[in-house]
Amino acid sequence: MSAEHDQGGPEQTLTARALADIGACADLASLDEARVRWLGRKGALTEQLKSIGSLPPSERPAAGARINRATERVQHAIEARRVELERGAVERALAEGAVDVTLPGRGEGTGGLHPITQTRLRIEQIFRQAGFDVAEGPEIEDDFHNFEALNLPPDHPARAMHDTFYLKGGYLLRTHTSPVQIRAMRSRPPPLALIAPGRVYRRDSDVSHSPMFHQIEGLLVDENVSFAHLKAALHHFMEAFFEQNLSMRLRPSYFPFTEPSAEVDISCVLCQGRGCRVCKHTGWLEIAGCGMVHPRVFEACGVDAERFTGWAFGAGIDRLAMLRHGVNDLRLFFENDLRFLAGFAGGAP
Ligand code: 2NM
Repeated sequence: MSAEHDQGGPEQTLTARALADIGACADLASLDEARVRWLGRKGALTEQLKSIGSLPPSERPAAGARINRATERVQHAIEARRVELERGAVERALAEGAVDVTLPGRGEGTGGLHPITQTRLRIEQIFRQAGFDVAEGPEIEDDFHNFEALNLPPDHPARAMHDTFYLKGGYLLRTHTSPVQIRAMRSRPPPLALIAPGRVYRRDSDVSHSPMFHQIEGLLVDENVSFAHLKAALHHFMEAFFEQNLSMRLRPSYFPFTEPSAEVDISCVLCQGRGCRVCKHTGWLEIAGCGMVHPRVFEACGVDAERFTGWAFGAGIDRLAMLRHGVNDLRLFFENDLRFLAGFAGGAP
Protein backbone atom coordinates (compact mmCIF):
# COMPACT_ATOMS: atom_id res chain seq x y z
CA MET A 1 0.00 0.00 0.00
CA SER A 2 1.21 3.48 -0.73
CA ALA A 3 2.00 5.92 1.99
CA GLU A 4 -0.97 8.03 0.98
CA HIS A 5 -3.46 5.26 1.70
CA ASP A 6 -1.67 4.20 4.88
CA GLN A 7 -2.23 7.40 6.59
CA GLY A 8 -5.98 7.71 6.68
CA GLY A 9 -7.55 10.50 8.67
CA PRO A 10 -10.86 12.36 9.08
CA GLU A 11 -10.02 14.41 5.94
CA GLN A 12 -10.27 11.20 3.85
CA THR A 13 -13.97 10.82 4.60
CA LEU A 14 -14.34 14.58 4.20
CA THR A 15 -12.71 14.37 0.77
CA ALA A 16 -15.01 11.56 -0.29
CA ARG A 17 -18.06 13.53 0.82
CA ALA A 18 -16.78 16.69 -0.88
CA LEU A 19 -16.21 14.84 -4.18
CA ALA A 20 -19.67 13.32 -4.03
CA ASP A 21 -21.16 16.73 -3.24
CA ILE A 22 -19.33 18.38 -6.15
CA GLY A 23 -20.33 15.62 -8.53
CA ALA A 24 -23.98 16.18 -7.60
CA CYS A 25 -23.92 19.90 -8.47
CA ALA A 26 -26.25 20.39 -11.41
CA ASP A 27 -25.36 23.97 -12.28
CA LEU A 28 -22.65 26.57 -11.84
CA ALA A 29 -24.46 28.37 -9.01
CA SER A 30 -24.71 25.29 -6.79
CA LEU A 31 -21.09 24.41 -7.66
CA ASP A 32 -20.00 27.77 -6.31
CA GLU A 33 -22.01 27.15 -3.14
CA ALA A 34 -20.21 23.81 -2.77
CA ARG A 35 -16.84 25.52 -3.16
CA VAL A 36 -17.68 27.87 -0.29
CA ARG A 37 -18.95 24.92 1.77
CA TRP A 38 -15.68 22.99 1.45
CA LEU A 39 -12.95 25.50 0.76
CA GLY A 40 -14.38 28.83 1.94
CA ARG A 41 -13.14 30.67 5.05
CA LYS A 42 -15.43 28.59 7.20
CA GLY A 43 -15.37 25.57 4.93
CA ALA A 44 -15.00 22.02 6.27
CA LEU A 45 -11.45 21.50 4.98
CA THR A 46 -10.37 24.96 6.11
CA GLU A 47 -11.63 24.12 9.61
CA GLN A 48 -9.55 20.92 9.51
CA LEU A 49 -6.43 22.94 8.73
CA LYS A 50 -7.17 25.30 11.61
CA SER A 51 -7.47 22.36 14.04
CA ILE A 52 -3.91 21.15 13.38
CA GLY A 53 -2.75 23.31 16.28
CA SER A 54 -4.48 20.95 18.73
CA LEU A 55 -2.37 17.94 17.55
CA PRO A 56 0.87 16.94 19.22
CA PRO A 57 3.74 18.78 17.44
CA SER A 58 5.16 15.57 15.97
CA GLU A 59 1.94 14.82 14.05
CA ARG A 60 1.37 18.30 12.71
CA PRO A 61 3.58 18.16 9.56
CA ALA A 62 1.99 14.91 8.29
CA ALA A 63 -1.54 16.10 9.10
CA GLY A 64 -0.88 19.41 7.33
CA ALA A 65 0.41 17.63 4.22
CA ARG A 66 -2.65 15.32 4.11
CA ILE A 67 -5.09 18.19 4.44
CA ASN A 68 -3.29 20.17 1.72
CA ARG A 69 -3.50 17.14 -0.63
CA ALA A 70 -7.20 16.78 0.19
CA THR A 71 -7.76 20.48 -0.50
CA GLU A 72 -5.96 20.18 -3.83
CA ARG A 73 -8.10 17.17 -4.86
CA VAL A 74 -11.26 19.07 -3.99
CA GLN A 75 -10.05 22.13 -5.94
CA HIS A 76 -9.34 19.95 -8.99
CA ALA A 77 -12.72 18.28 -8.69
CA ILE A 78 -14.48 21.66 -8.58
CA GLU A 79 -12.53 22.86 -11.65
CA ALA A 80 -13.31 19.65 -13.56
CA ARG A 81 -17.01 19.91 -12.69
CA ARG A 82 -17.06 23.58 -13.73
CA VAL A 83 -15.65 22.70 -17.16
CA GLU A 84 -18.22 19.90 -17.47
CA LEU A 85 -21.15 22.13 -16.53
CA GLU A 86 -20.01 24.94 -18.83
CA ARG A 87 -19.64 22.58 -21.79
CA GLY A 88 -23.11 21.22 -21.08
CA ALA A 89 -24.55 24.75 -21.08
CA VAL A 90 -22.94 25.52 -24.46
CA GLU A 91 -24.18 22.25 -25.94
CA ARG A 92 -27.74 22.88 -24.72
CA ALA A 93 -27.69 26.41 -26.22
CA LEU A 94 -26.43 25.03 -29.54
CA ALA A 95 -29.06 22.30 -29.55
CA GLU A 96 -31.85 24.81 -28.83
CA GLY A 97 -30.75 27.18 -31.57
CA ALA A 98 -29.97 24.43 -34.00
CA VAL A 99 -30.93 25.02 -37.61
CA ASP A 100 -32.08 22.09 -39.65
CA VAL A 101 -30.41 22.90 -42.93
CA THR A 102 -32.33 20.13 -44.67
CA LEU A 103 -35.72 21.89 -44.15
CA PRO A 104 -37.18 23.55 -47.25
CA GLY A 105 -36.63 27.35 -47.26
CA ARG A 106 -39.44 29.78 -46.49
CA GLY A 107 -38.62 31.68 -49.68
CA GLU A 108 -37.88 35.34 -50.23
CA GLY A 109 -40.69 37.44 -51.72
CA THR A 110 -39.47 38.84 -55.01
CA GLY A 111 -39.79 42.59 -55.26
CA GLY A 112 -41.07 44.32 -58.33
CA LEU A 113 -41.58 47.70 -59.93
CA HIS A 114 -44.48 49.78 -58.64
CA PRO A 115 -47.40 49.64 -61.11
CA ILE A 116 -47.08 53.39 -61.70
CA THR A 117 -43.40 52.91 -62.57
CA GLN A 118 -44.27 50.01 -64.88
CA THR A 119 -46.84 52.23 -66.60
CA ARG A 120 -44.41 55.15 -66.96
CA LEU A 121 -41.75 52.87 -68.47
CA ARG A 122 -44.32 51.47 -70.89
CA ILE A 123 -45.29 54.99 -72.03
CA GLU A 124 -41.63 55.97 -72.39
CA GLN A 125 -40.95 52.87 -74.47
CA ILE A 126 -43.76 53.64 -76.92
CA PHE A 127 -42.67 57.25 -77.43
CA ARG A 128 -38.96 56.36 -77.61
CA GLN A 129 -39.79 53.99 -80.45
CA ALA A 130 -41.39 56.93 -82.25
CA GLY A 131 -38.22 59.02 -81.82
CA PHE A 132 -39.16 61.10 -78.78
CA ASP A 133 -36.71 62.01 -76.01
CA VAL A 134 -37.63 61.59 -72.36
CA ALA A 135 -37.04 64.82 -70.42
CA GLU A 136 -37.07 65.54 -66.72
CA GLY A 137 -37.10 68.69 -64.63
CA PRO A 138 -37.38 69.94 -61.03
CA GLU A 139 -40.52 69.30 -58.97
CA ILE A 140 -39.90 72.59 -57.18
CA GLU A 141 -40.47 75.24 -59.81
CA ASP A 142 -40.82 78.99 -60.09
CA ASP A 143 -43.79 81.02 -61.23
CA PHE A 144 -42.26 81.77 -64.61
CA HIS A 145 -41.77 78.15 -65.76
CA ASN A 146 -44.97 76.77 -64.21
CA PHE A 147 -47.33 79.63 -65.15
CA GLU A 148 -46.08 82.80 -66.86
CA ALA A 149 -44.33 81.14 -69.80
CA LEU A 150 -47.46 79.03 -70.32
CA ASN A 151 -49.57 82.10 -70.97
CA LEU A 152 -50.95 82.17 -67.45
CA PRO A 153 -50.26 85.72 -66.17
CA PRO A 154 -50.49 86.30 -62.39
CA ASP A 155 -54.17 87.35 -62.36
CA HIS A 156 -55.36 84.71 -64.84
CA PRO A 157 -58.49 82.87 -63.64
CA ALA A 158 -57.19 79.54 -65.02
CA ARG A 159 -54.58 79.56 -62.26
CA ALA A 160 -57.37 78.78 -59.81
CA MET A 161 -57.82 75.40 -61.54
CA HIS A 162 -54.38 74.38 -60.38
CA ASP A 163 -54.75 74.77 -56.58
CA THR A 164 -51.05 75.34 -56.22
CA PHE A 165 -48.85 74.45 -53.24
CA TYR A 166 -46.71 77.57 -52.70
CA LEU A 167 -43.30 77.50 -51.03
CA LYS A 168 -41.14 80.27 -49.53
CA GLY A 169 -39.22 82.58 -51.83
CA GLY A 170 -41.67 82.54 -54.75
CA TYR A 171 -41.24 78.82 -55.41
CA LEU A 172 -44.01 76.28 -55.83
CA LEU A 173 -44.57 72.56 -56.44
CA ARG A 174 -45.13 72.15 -60.16
CA THR A 175 -48.81 71.64 -60.97
CA HIS A 176 -48.02 69.93 -64.30
CA THR A 177 -44.88 68.82 -66.14
CA SER A 178 -45.24 71.62 -68.73
CA PRO A 179 -42.33 73.56 -67.16
CA VAL A 180 -40.10 70.71 -68.40
CA GLN A 181 -41.22 71.49 -71.95
CA ILE A 182 -40.71 75.21 -71.37
CA ARG A 183 -37.13 74.56 -70.23
CA ALA A 184 -36.53 72.30 -73.24
CA MET A 185 -37.80 74.90 -75.73
CA ARG A 186 -35.73 77.64 -74.08
CA SER A 187 -32.55 75.56 -74.10
CA ARG A 188 -32.45 74.19 -77.64
CA PRO A 189 -33.85 75.08 -81.04
CA PRO A 190 -36.51 73.06 -82.90
CA PRO A 191 -37.09 70.43 -84.09
CA LEU A 192 -38.11 69.07 -80.69
CA ALA A 193 -39.85 65.81 -79.88
CA LEU A 194 -40.04 64.93 -76.20
CA ILE A 195 -42.19 63.60 -73.44
CA ALA A 196 -42.02 64.74 -69.82
CA PRO A 197 -43.25 62.21 -67.27
CA GLY A 198 -43.19 62.90 -63.56
CA ARG A 199 -44.79 63.82 -60.27
CA VAL A 200 -47.04 66.86 -60.06
CA TYR A 201 -48.85 68.44 -57.12
CA ARG A 202 -52.23 70.04 -56.59
CA ARG A 203 -54.15 70.91 -53.44
CA ASP A 204 -56.80 68.37 -54.15
CA SER A 205 -57.63 65.19 -52.29
CA ASP A 206 -60.65 62.92 -52.55
CA VAL A 207 -61.62 59.52 -53.93
CA SER A 208 -60.32 60.31 -57.40
CA HIS A 209 -57.71 63.00 -56.62
CA SER A 210 -54.40 62.74 -54.81
CA PRO A 211 -52.34 65.85 -53.86
CA MET A 212 -49.44 64.16 -55.65
CA PHE A 213 -50.08 62.38 -58.91
CA HIS A 214 -48.21 61.52 -62.10
CA GLN A 215 -48.47 63.17 -65.44
CA ILE A 216 -47.10 62.55 -68.86
CA GLU A 217 -46.89 65.42 -71.28
CA GLY A 218 -45.70 65.37 -74.86
CA LEU A 219 -44.40 68.08 -77.16
CA LEU A 220 -43.52 68.16 -80.85
CA VAL A 221 -42.20 71.33 -82.46
CA ASP A 222 -41.11 71.62 -86.09
CA GLU A 223 -42.06 73.26 -89.36
CA ASN A 224 -45.45 72.14 -90.74
CA VAL A 225 -46.61 70.32 -87.58
CA SER A 226 -50.38 69.99 -87.71
CA PHE A 227 -53.36 69.11 -85.55
CA ALA A 228 -53.92 66.09 -87.81
CA HIS A 229 -50.48 64.80 -86.87
CA LEU A 230 -51.33 65.32 -83.18
CA LYS A 231 -54.45 63.21 -83.52
CA ALA A 232 -52.61 60.45 -85.39
CA ALA A 233 -49.78 60.39 -82.85
CA LEU A 234 -52.16 60.17 -79.88
CA HIS A 235 -54.27 57.50 -81.57
CA HIS A 236 -51.16 55.42 -82.21
CA PHE A 237 -50.07 55.84 -78.59
CA MET A 238 -53.45 54.81 -77.16
CA GLU A 239 -53.62 51.65 -79.29
CA ALA A 240 -50.04 50.72 -78.45
CA PHE A 241 -50.54 51.38 -74.74
CA PHE A 242 -53.81 49.45 -74.37
CA GLU A 243 -52.83 46.79 -76.94
CA GLN A 244 -56.16 46.99 -78.73
CA ASN A 245 -57.83 48.78 -81.60
CA LEU A 246 -59.88 51.67 -80.31
CA SER A 247 -61.71 54.73 -81.51
CA MET A 248 -60.57 58.21 -80.54
CA ARG A 249 -62.36 61.54 -80.70
CA LEU A 250 -61.39 65.13 -79.95
CA ARG A 251 -63.78 67.57 -78.30
CA PRO A 252 -63.09 71.32 -78.36
CA SER A 253 -61.78 72.62 -75.06
CA TYR A 254 -59.73 75.41 -73.57
CA PHE A 255 -56.19 75.61 -72.15
CA PRO A 256 -54.30 78.90 -71.89
CA PHE A 257 -51.18 77.28 -73.39
CA THR A 258 -52.71 75.79 -76.55
CA GLU A 259 -54.91 77.11 -79.35
CA PRO A 260 -56.93 75.36 -80.51
CA SER A 261 -57.32 72.96 -77.60
CA ALA A 262 -59.16 69.67 -77.26
CA GLU A 263 -60.13 66.92 -74.83
CA VAL A 264 -59.15 63.43 -75.97
CA ASP A 265 -61.66 60.61 -75.59
CA ILE A 266 -61.07 56.96 -76.45
CA SER A 267 -63.66 54.21 -76.74
CA CYS A 268 -63.86 52.41 -73.39
CA VAL A 269 -61.02 49.89 -73.11
CA LEU A 270 -63.02 47.74 -70.69
CA CYS A 271 -66.31 47.38 -72.64
CA GLN A 272 -65.07 48.35 -76.15
CA GLY A 273 -67.58 51.19 -76.22
CA ARG A 274 -70.68 49.13 -75.35
CA GLY A 275 -71.12 50.91 -72.02
CA CYS A 276 -70.10 49.87 -68.51
CA ARG A 277 -69.63 51.29 -65.01
CA VAL A 278 -66.11 52.53 -65.76
CA CYS A 279 -67.22 54.66 -68.77
CA LYS A 280 -70.45 55.57 -66.94
CA HIS A 281 -72.37 53.89 -69.79
CA THR A 282 -71.19 56.47 -72.32
CA GLY A 283 -68.82 54.10 -74.15
CA TRP A 284 -66.10 56.79 -73.91
CA LEU A 285 -63.23 57.57 -71.56
CA GLU A 286 -61.72 61.04 -71.10
CA ILE A 287 -58.04 60.30 -71.26
CA ALA A 288 -56.02 63.43 -72.13
CA GLY A 289 -55.97 67.09 -73.08
CA CYS A 290 -54.11 68.50 -76.07
CA GLY A 291 -53.72 71.31 -78.52
CA MET A 292 -51.44 73.39 -80.73
CA VAL A 293 -48.83 75.31 -78.72
CA HIS A 294 -49.99 78.91 -78.23
CA PRO A 295 -47.85 81.53 -80.04
CA ARG A 296 -47.39 83.38 -76.74
CA VAL A 297 -45.78 80.21 -75.26
CA PHE A 298 -43.38 80.10 -78.22
CA GLU A 299 -42.63 83.81 -77.65
CA ALA A 300 -41.76 83.22 -73.99
CA CYS A 301 -39.41 80.44 -75.09
CA GLY A 302 -37.72 82.24 -77.95
CA VAL A 303 -39.20 79.98 -80.62
CA ASP A 304 -40.09 81.69 -83.94
CA ALA A 305 -43.88 81.29 -84.09
CA GLU A 306 -43.93 82.39 -87.76
CA ARG A 307 -41.74 79.50 -88.82
CA PHE A 308 -42.63 76.74 -86.32
CA THR A 309 -45.80 75.13 -85.07
CA GLY A 310 -46.13 72.52 -82.37
CA TRP A 311 -48.53 70.25 -80.61
CA ALA A 312 -48.65 69.23 -76.99
CA PHE A 313 -50.71 66.94 -74.83
CA GLY A 314 -51.05 65.96 -71.19
CA ALA A 315 -52.45 62.84 -69.53
CA GLY A 316 -52.52 61.24 -66.10
CA ILE A 317 -50.21 58.25 -65.71
CA ASP A 318 -52.22 57.06 -62.69
CA ARG A 319 -55.43 56.98 -64.71
CA LEU A 320 -53.72 55.16 -67.57
CA ALA A 321 -52.44 52.60 -65.02
CA MET A 322 -55.89 52.18 -63.45
CA LEU A 323 -57.54 51.54 -66.82
CA ARG A 324 -54.83 49.16 -68.01
CA HIS A 325 -54.88 47.13 -64.80
CA GLY A 326 -58.56 47.41 -63.89
CA VAL A 327 -57.85 49.23 -60.61
CA ASN A 328 -60.94 51.15 -59.47
CA ASP A 329 -59.47 53.24 -56.63
CA LEU A 330 -56.61 55.69 -57.25
CA ARG A 331 -55.61 55.62 -53.59
CA LEU A 332 -54.48 51.99 -53.84
CA PHE A 333 -51.44 53.16 -55.82
CA PHE A 334 -50.33 55.45 -53.00
CA GLU A 335 -51.07 53.35 -49.92
CA ASN A 336 -48.35 50.87 -50.93
CA ASP A 337 -50.08 47.95 -49.22
CA LEU A 338 -47.85 45.00 -50.13
CA ARG A 339 -50.90 42.77 -50.67
CA PHE A 340 -51.93 45.12 -53.48
CA LEU A 341 -48.45 45.68 -54.89
CA ALA A 342 -47.64 41.94 -54.90
CA GLY A 343 -50.20 41.52 -57.68
CA PHE A 344 -47.92 43.54 -59.96
CA ALA A 345 -44.60 42.05 -58.79
CA GLY A 346 -43.59 40.15 -61.90
CA GLY A 347 -45.04 42.73 -64.26
CA ALA A 348 -43.02 43.97 -67.17
CA PRO A 349 -43.74 47.46 -68.46
C1 2NM B 1 -52.10 69.57 -71.48
C2 2NM B 1 -53.03 69.87 -72.47
C3 2NM B 1 -52.62 70.64 -73.54
C4 2NM B 1 -49.05 71.25 -72.73
C5 2NM B 1 -48.60 72.38 -73.35
C6 2NM B 1 -47.25 72.41 -73.17
C7 2NM B 1 -46.28 73.41 -73.64
F1 2NM B 1 -45.30 73.54 -72.79
F2 2NM B 1 -45.76 73.02 -74.77
F3 2NM B 1 -46.87 74.56 -73.82
N1 2NM B 1 -46.92 71.36 -72.43
N2 2NM B 1 -48.04 70.64 -72.18
C8 2NM B 1 -50.42 70.76 -72.65
C9 2NM B 1 -51.32 71.08 -73.63
C10 2NM B 1 -50.80 70.01 -71.59
O1 2NM B 1 -52.38 68.82 -70.38
C11 2NM B 1 -53.69 68.44 -70.14
